Amino acid sequence: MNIRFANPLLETPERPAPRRVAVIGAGAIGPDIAYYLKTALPGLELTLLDVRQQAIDAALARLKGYADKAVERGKMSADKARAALTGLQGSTDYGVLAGCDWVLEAATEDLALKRRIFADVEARVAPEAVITSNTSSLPAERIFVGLKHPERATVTHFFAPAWRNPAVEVIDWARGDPALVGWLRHLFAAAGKLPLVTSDAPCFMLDRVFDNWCNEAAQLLQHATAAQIDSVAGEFVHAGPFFVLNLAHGNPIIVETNTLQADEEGEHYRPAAIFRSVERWKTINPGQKVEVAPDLQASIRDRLLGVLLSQSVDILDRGIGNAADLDLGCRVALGFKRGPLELMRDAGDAECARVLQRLARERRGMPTPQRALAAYQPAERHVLVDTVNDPASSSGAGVVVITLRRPEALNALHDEMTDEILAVIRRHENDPVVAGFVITGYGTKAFCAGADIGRFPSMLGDAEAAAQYARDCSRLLVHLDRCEKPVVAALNGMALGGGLELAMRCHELVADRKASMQLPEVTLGILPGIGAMVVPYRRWPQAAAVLHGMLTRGERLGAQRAHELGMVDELADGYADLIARAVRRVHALAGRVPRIPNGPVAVPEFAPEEPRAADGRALSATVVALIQSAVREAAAAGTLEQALETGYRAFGSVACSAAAREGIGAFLARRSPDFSATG
Ligand code: DAK
Repeated sequence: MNIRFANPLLETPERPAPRRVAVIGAGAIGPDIAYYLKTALPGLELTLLDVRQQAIDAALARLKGYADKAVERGKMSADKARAALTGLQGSTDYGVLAGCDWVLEAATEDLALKRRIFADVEARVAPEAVITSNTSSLPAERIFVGLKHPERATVTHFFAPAWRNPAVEVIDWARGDPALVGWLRHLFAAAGKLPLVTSDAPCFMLDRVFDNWCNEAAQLLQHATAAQIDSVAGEFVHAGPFFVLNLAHGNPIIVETNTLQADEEGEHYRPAAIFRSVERWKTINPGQKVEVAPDLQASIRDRLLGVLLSQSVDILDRGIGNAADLDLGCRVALGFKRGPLELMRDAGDAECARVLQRLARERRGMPTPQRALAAYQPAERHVLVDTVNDPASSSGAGVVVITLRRPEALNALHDEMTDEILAVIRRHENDPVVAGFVITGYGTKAFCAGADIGRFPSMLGDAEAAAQYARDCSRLLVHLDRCEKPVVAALNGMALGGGLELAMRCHELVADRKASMQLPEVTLGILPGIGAMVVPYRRWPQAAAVLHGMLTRGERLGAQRAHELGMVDELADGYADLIARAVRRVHALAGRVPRIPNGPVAVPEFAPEEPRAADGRALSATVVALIQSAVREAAAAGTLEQALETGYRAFGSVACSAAAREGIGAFLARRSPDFSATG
């Protein structure tokens, strides 16, 4: 595939951002795509085009409703909502296409119709205007067959709801310009999406998984009810296949896409006949269970898991997509609890071989693995790894850029991601052609939103275990303290909690001017136990008063102020500038990596004040007192190691507090914590 960098924002786009866009089709997904584009790129002039004025009116009303609701829920400012709706119009006149620099088609899945639309579009737009189709199944090679300038066309396949679902497949096809794929990846990643590049196979990557998952579920109706199948599927997905089909009115789509796959690739893909006669499935809601006899349960599970594994190995064997994207896409776009390759790894080779053999027996023709199962696993799941060369550097060595990529959780850290970062550093730290490392975040919103709060409840209640967990979790940070090669943090957005603790252990920090730092732990009824109560006071003692406010009130620190305080070494404007500066600093640090001062440090007293967050919310007095005493004790500690140990033990203490239970429980239940009863 034509991809130079795994992180799309490392590409240099060869075109400017779009200014005038038309979305053709005011049905289900077209308006949602339009809403996404207008909220992500508010200055855009966007026309929603359809042959039916009524559909346009309904769509525009729907989009106004989205914006009103977002403002009502505090998810969007009134100004931003106004900007999103300004420059958005509907039209039935294809004449508006003249002057558009991007036309995006989201009409019905009908090849002849799409070809007619594209012939009309091409006759009206400039030869260099971008043309994309939102088809979920039809290969680009077929849709764009009649275009005079096919190189400026491709498929951009969104997932419902397109304004919110981050995934979008970008198809890299034989006659498309590779630079167009680079431009679209960059544009989408900069505008909050997760672009996944796939080849031009029918149904691309994710719909091959989803359509065949649904079709397999329908084949199983010979043995079980829809509710029983959805109930068993609940092990793998948040919502069962029949529930989703009801929601998306998906039966005709499966008929269409699986017929396409069957005609092209074999009868095993032929859609179950029942899809043509049923409008709505009688099934259960997500999370509900119904009784299923153990034997039946096991055979449904085998077949559902089997089809997931079979599709996954086929996608990878045919190079339709890559392994990390496949897992991430299944989680983000399709609502799987774990990616199919994670399921494969966790089930083990013998179990997967059994399940695949059963599928091969019961569903002849279904793809089987062409390699050892271990070969399908991605090298990294949660980080992207790129090598960037600085033309100005005389050493000729490259810089390894590690990008944290968990877009579903604003790049929040968990153990597996921590281990992956550490493994990448270990892999390259003795390599003479690597000058050092940059750690950054995917997208433009967050460097890292801290540790994954979903995993916190298991840490609570046992002081020794929690302190030990903090020690164990510091393995990456302690490694950075000793690393001979320079590691520079490139803050592309928010750096929160554990994410900021990671950035603070990098040898230098570069930040986008819009980036910010925050330690929200105190608002969760916990404290930052893996360095933030220790390291910044030793590295930047001049910032001690500000650090006090960050730790005990959760105050936010903007990049500009952090730069003035000396915490950020350099400010940048935009992602490209950020990475370029970080890479230059890695080269400049060669042979003189700074170390965190080891000895004790003086810290000012904490002002006696009510435990209250920067936003006015009441905090836990117990937690604030624990933070203050840990900061004092750590500052007085004779060595960095002893000081860090203070932090681990303080985390152990806080993990046993009622405040921690309340704070974390409240976050996960999406409510405000009430520390009045917890102390
Ligand atoms: N963990 C898991 N998911 C997260 C997350 C996190 N830290 N931060 C955000 N997300 C998820 C959100 O839940 C949401 O998921 P969906 O609802 O879409 O499923 C998605 O990311 C997008 O976030 P929002 O919809 O909330 O986006 P907004 O722009 O509205 O808000 C926000 C952005 C950053 C203000 C908000 O997401 C937020 O407040 N996030 C939580 C920030 C936070 O409190 N971070 C944790 C700090 S505590 C330890 C080691 C380390 C640590 C502790 C112990 N040991 C080893 C012992 C570290 C602790 C921390 O980092």
